Amino acid sequence: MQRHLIWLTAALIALAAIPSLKAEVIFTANLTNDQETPHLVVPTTATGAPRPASFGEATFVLADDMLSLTMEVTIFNIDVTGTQTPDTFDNLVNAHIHAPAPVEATAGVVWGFFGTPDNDNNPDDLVVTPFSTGVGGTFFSVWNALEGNASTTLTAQIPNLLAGLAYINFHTVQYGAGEIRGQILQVPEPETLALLLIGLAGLGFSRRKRTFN
Ligand SMILES: [Ca+2]
Ligand SMILES: [Ca+2]
Ligand SMILES: [Ca+2]
Repeated sequence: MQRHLIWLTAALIALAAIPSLKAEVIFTANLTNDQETPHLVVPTTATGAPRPASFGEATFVLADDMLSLTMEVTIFNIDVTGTQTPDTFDNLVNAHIHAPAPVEATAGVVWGFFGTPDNDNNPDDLVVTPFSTGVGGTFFSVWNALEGNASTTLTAQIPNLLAGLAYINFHTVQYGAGEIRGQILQVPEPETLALLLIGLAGLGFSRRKRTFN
């Protein structure tokens, strides 16, 4: 009985500590051709010859004050300068975050950061680093609280982000509606996992106790 109280006390202490430990929220997205809607994205050159499948990976960090979303994306086999390959079909035209839309659905632009619309402007944080060899590059930027397309803002879109209803989309010459897309999904918070482990450990203890007493 006393050990139960110890577990209960430990769990309560962990619960009480959560607000002070509360950190940023992390999201990831894997960008692929087949997440585009409709699924007709087959990259080719302007003459119809095949080109390598394009793809990418993204990480987003929502600051604990919820005033900024930092973004790092790496994309492969999309020409980010227009000079990485002689063919034009793989040239990057625009890149945006869209919402609200679940997987398979589409939605309007809520934050454009490359090409048009350009909503990364208060301040403009975009740093594009093309690969020194190969085709593609990395994109770093920050979606600030008051930035957004058509009068939306990061603040207004946080509920959609937390609900998994936002996606990132890169648009090329060949695929103006989008060549690679990835749904932006929250990574489980370490605090939630820690609490779960404490709960499971407590459950394991109480089961043993019942067995042996
Ligand atoms: Ca090119
Ligand atoms: Ca910005
Ligand atoms: Ca900008």
